[in-house]
Amino acid sequence: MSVIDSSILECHNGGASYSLKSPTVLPNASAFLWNKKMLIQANCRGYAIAQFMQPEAGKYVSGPALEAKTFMQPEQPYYAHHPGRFVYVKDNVDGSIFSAPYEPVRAPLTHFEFIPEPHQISWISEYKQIRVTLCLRLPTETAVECWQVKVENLSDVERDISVYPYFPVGYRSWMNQSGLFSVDLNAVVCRSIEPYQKVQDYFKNQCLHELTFLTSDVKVDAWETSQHIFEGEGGLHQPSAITAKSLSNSEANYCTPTAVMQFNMLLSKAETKTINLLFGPAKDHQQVSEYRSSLLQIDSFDTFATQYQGYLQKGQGVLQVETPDAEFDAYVNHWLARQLYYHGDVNRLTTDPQTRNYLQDNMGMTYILPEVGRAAFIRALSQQAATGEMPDGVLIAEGAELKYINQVPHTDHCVWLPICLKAYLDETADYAMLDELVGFSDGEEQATVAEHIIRAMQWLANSRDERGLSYINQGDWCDPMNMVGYKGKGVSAWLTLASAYAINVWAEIEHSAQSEYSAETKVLLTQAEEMNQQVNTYCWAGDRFARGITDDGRVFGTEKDEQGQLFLNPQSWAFLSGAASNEQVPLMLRAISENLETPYGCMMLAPSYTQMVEDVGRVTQKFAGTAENGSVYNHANAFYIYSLYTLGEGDLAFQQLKNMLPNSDDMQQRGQLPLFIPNYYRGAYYQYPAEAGKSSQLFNTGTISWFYRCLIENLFGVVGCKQGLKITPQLPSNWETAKINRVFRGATFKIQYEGDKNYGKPQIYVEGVLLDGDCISEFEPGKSYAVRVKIPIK
Ligand code: CEZ
Repeated sequence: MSVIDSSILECHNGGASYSLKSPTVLPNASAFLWNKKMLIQANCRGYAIAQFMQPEAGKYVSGPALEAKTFMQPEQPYYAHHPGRFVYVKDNVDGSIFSAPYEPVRAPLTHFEFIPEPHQISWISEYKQIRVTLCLRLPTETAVECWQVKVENLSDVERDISVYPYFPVGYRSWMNQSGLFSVDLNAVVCRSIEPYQKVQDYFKNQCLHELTFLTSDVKVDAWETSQHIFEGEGGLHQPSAITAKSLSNSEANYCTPTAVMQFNMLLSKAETKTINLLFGPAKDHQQVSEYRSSLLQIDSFDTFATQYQGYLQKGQGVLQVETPDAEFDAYVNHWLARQLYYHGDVNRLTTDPQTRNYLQDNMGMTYILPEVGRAAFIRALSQQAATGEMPDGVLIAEGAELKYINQVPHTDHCVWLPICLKAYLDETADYAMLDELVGFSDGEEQATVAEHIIRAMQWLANSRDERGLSYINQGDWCDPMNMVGYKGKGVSAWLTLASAYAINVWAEIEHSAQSEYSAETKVLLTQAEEMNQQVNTYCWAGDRFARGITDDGRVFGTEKDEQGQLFLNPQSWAFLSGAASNEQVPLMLRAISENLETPYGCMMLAPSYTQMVEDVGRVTQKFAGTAENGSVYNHANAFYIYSLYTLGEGDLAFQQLKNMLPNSDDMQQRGQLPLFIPNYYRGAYYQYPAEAGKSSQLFNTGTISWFYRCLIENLFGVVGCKQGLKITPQLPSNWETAKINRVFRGATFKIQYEGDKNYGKPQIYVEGVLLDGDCISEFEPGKSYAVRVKIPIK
């Protein structure tokens, strides 16, 4: 595995953008753009996956074969006919052809760059002194891709070339699919009718966008709408339609449609010509026409950049850092808040987010747009049953239904209410929210937010068996752990510990709000202690806590198992809930380090399962080292990091934070750029070492909210409390200095950390005045304060 050096990857403006100079070294390197209506992930070779809301998540492009409708998948495989956005260029003198950005022709380019930036994704491809620059931007409110194609003549002679944007649409419907060219719209318009059999689906499908269109601000010279005519015998490497003088201007009638345009150009020396394109779904031709007039004006493309940067500005978060670790700063300053904002603002583009995801993603929004997080908590609570039980998913759009995994009963959703709400209350001190009246999903009754949380904690406390351990039904945090308790008896050690921690956190909230515990909370606290004790009684196994006990009473997740001998989550949450004693902690940390640690982070279990275990379930059927079956599952690592900070293990915690980010030494093995943290890196480190570390490339993950929370509460220790801003950093011991800008309740704190051997305990100076204690309570919104934090270092 070679080190990625600046000849392959350049980092610009401290990580604000990157330039990847090869389409083959990191073939799956990708970046994503989104807005409220759509999401697109495009890779360096030109392949793309996109979805939009209509109102349910839908696709407007398909592969060459019918695909299962489901959520964004990990490790998306690419193949020659995979959907993408490509531009062929033919030299009409020597007949040579290449395609930008690289696929499908894969010509030996003389220069290549993949340049992801927060507000746009660009590609530069040069071949035989023709440079094609592609740039993708999104408007902020519309599900349409906006592309700009610049074609430049780098040679000293005039060039006679033809340029062919090729935007495959794919096999969309066995009932009805077609493609035609509309001269009025200067657009290729492909139509498909969503297949259905049930009459009620005809009316349900009325909201679907039947059209996928490609239009341009430059009049086309010819077009192609039929995939097979476009390819001919030449295939995608040498499409017959392109080797011909002109595209055939055909219609695609019940055959796989495609969108190809031809622009013939004479480029004089150093001349550049620009083509702006719109590509996306539409309801009808009228909507295409409206998109042309609103999104294809002279200055539209520049406007998209400004508007999108303005949109991202609203999501910039509250933290800018300058530490001794440039790679860490690059991600934190330019990409972390962006990935957080994506989760909180568009909820992973689903209308029924899983309740645990919705609460954790909006925990992250607390640091970006607290009012959005607040509204989400209230919405989730309004869908709680009066018994205190939380649904598997939260419906966030008119007519939304619980789909896919939300139709499978999981027992952990209540846990996340106090845990995520605490971050909001610490950041805002909005304790009045606890008195707000909110309804329930199953009756007219209303109760305060505090009462809702108490009922959720009581539901957790009552959902336990005779041993005092929490039922798992068909899954807890681990979605596919669906056969431990499906007979109604299996229990989860993780959920029992998480319930104890959630109750402790609720008690902390209640005490901060009213300086005492209610009678209900006092009972809950004793039940939390009992939970910790019962897990110790039934699930402690020498140097680890087991994962649970199956319906038939088998304790699993210990050395007695052939596979799945150690699970990370029960250990982390035993640290959080207080179930782990001072004697147990070092034993558990060693077990984790010896069995789960990899250079890419900790595996969530090991050894990975390589065969079905029927009293554990679907998780054991996933390929070893992928997703929940023993990958380096970053969400689980985030919990581990948060728990390490509660143990005061700052150095180990920071190392794990860094392990989440690709660096120049291991980027090629991970196969991604440091633009986002994926939901997992391949695990099974000792079983499938060759694949270990490979990124899932899936940026939907609850990790981000916790990563941000760890930076705020622990690493830099700039966490809110009722009285103000508490300064309790746990910087890595090898950092002598660090600087951050922390925006908090409207004020800005410019904090300088200085390690000092002569200091016994941290000393905090605000505007040069020594602070009594560690909480800054005197400050005003709109003001900026200089803070120096002198930290004792060894
Ligand atoms: O979904 C995630 C869920 O969004 O899996 C996590 C869970 O805590 C998150 O809420 C762990 O199970 O169904 C499946 O097999 C999928 O693996 C989902 O479980 C998984 C998706 O891959 C998204 O990451």
